[in-house]
Amino acid sequence: MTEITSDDPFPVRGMDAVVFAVGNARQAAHYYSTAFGMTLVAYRGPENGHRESASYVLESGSARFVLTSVIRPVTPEGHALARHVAEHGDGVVDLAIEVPDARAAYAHAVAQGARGLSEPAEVSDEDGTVVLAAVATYGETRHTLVERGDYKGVHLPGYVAAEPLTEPRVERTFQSVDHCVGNVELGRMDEWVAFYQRVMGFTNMKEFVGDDIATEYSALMSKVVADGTRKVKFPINEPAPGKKKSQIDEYLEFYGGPGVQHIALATDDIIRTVRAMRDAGVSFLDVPGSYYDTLGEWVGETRVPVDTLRELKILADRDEDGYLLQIFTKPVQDRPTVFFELIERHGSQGFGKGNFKALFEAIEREQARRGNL
Ligand code: TYF
Ligand code: FE
Repeated sequence: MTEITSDDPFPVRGMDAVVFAVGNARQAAHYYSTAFGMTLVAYRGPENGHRESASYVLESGSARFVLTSVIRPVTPEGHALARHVAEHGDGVVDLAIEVPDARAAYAHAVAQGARGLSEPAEVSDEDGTVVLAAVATYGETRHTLVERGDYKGVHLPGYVAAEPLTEPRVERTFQSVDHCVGNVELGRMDEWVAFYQRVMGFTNMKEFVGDDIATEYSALMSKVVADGTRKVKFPINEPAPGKKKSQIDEYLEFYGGPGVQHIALATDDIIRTVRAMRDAGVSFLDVPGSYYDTLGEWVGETRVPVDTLRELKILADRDEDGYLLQIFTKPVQDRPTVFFELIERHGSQGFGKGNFKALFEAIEREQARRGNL
């Protein structure tokens, strides 16, 4: 395979899919269609011979979500998913990564100490063959390694094409997955950073939340690892001990351990995306008006007037490479666990460091409302 260069032991093509285990995938598919403007493209379930679970594949640009539910009482395959939902609530079971060579990626990962969950295996249907393997990461989260080759099917063998559930209501939603964030236990962040360095050859990005910010207001520490092409970016958070209970501790308590905290979705028109999602009933974190009183002074010109950012509660940040606009949903299930970020980048490859104070204060206000601060 020509793209494998000797200096990258673990080449990746990008995120393949974010796989959620949920209590009711049919209804979740409706939510991600109507509220997030995604399009149902594929389905696998009892109607096409898969008797244990139902899976819905939704897309927006290159971002692909798979929503899976168990559809009967305990069975061996159903049991793992049913137990996952019982324990963690709706959550992310798999951050699937597309790789040019799944056998080589798996062999490298396991040789570097990753726990193998599923040996490389070919799966085929009339549209071709893919190779799938899987390794464990933090908590009960996995990385499926997906080698698509020239597979022509709509998702994976076993899935059939599906019609959109609803007329697309949100005209311009998002184009790709920008980053996927994990929460791990106190003191474990550096281990997981080292895991991605060793197992996947990822390197640190410069943005991080260190001791200084942690002790002042964030109650968390964070480092970012990414592949060489910066297509796959995984920030890792751990709680920082402080006066108050960390938002990361709240997550760990309610999720029942480490797991995916947020998925950031890149949009090329955050104004339109946020208006459409707000109209469809999605709740975003509240930002105090005072944030916008001084924003213009330090962030400079952006393509959007500050008044529009203020109206929609969108945050802005600038660094030496450019600026970004971002906003965070509230948790999207009853547990205070998984949420989403929308991000529009103009040069900046950061994560909104200039917003950490305003953002973490907003998260803490929500935490307090839930009685968990
Ligand atoms: O992904 C990031 O690093 C930013 C900032 O609990 C952030 O989105 C970090 C931790 C957190 C919420 C947002
Ligand atoms: Fe983020």
